[in-house]
Amino acid sequence: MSESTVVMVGTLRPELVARLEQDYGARELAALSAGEAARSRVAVTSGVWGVRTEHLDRLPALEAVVNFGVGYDATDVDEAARRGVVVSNTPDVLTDCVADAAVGLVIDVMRGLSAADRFVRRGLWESGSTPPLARRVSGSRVGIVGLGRIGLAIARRLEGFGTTISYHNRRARTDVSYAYAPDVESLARGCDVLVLAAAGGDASRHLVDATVLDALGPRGFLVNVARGSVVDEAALVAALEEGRIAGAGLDVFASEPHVPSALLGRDDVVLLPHIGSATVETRQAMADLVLANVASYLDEGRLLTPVG
Ligand code: 8YV
Repeated sequence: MSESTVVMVGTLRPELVARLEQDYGARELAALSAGEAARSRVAVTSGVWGVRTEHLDRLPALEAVVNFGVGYDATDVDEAARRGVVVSNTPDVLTDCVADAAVGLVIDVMRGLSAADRFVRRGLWESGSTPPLARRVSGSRVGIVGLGRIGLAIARRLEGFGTTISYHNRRARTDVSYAYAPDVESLARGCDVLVLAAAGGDASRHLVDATVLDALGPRGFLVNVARGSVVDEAALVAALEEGRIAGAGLDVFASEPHVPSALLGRDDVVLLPHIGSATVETRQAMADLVLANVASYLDEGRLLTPVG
């Protein structure tokens, strides 16, 4: 195996980098000469970075992209397919943790937990103030956009809170009894909290726009554990500032790690730095699956968890 068979594109977890360096002599694309890059057969990247057309141009012998993350919208998959490059992701192993984080955001933003924590730390409780009343999670109406593996895991968890679940998907599912909404606007109109769990990419770009936010209304909350691109972020900021929705719990943003400054001082938003899958257990499982995909491709010529 030549030294540059495996190339790393973007920042990866240090433990994963160490294993790729040790097992395959992998190096960062930015550190490779044109000749070295031209010999690379497998690229390992993350859902945040991706292998884009400009990377593919530097990697003419590339055969496979192995993505750390279930979402692979940062990789130009159509262009990769045109060049015969196969792509894998890390499904299933992160479903539970992302769903747990989504439920955490639902509870936090509706009950105002993070805001109440700040209230205590600022000494407001001790000085005799009372925090504003929050909203009831149990028994609320939840609308889920994207009822795939993660969306379904969120729904199952929230069933335990006696909520009423409805959803929108590209296609209605025949294996669930939740009410199907034919579009996101009608879903938003009929729920108290709209939870986004759809895949990112062109098909879902700005699916949640001003019209959807107005359908959600001044008593409605938005929770996003999908991709920032699914929401028109400027429209979301405006809706919050004008009180046209009640609040938002966000793990993802349009241009990470940038968070709109207008959100930073607000108590009706919960802001997380894209940590949906960020537990020791899940990140280890994701790294293991990445390594298993690389090994399987190099040993047997096939990816274990190809996309599409
Ligand atoms: C990761 C994610 O944070 O799996 C995904 O699609 O967004 C997250 O689990 C990301 O891929 C890490 O780079």
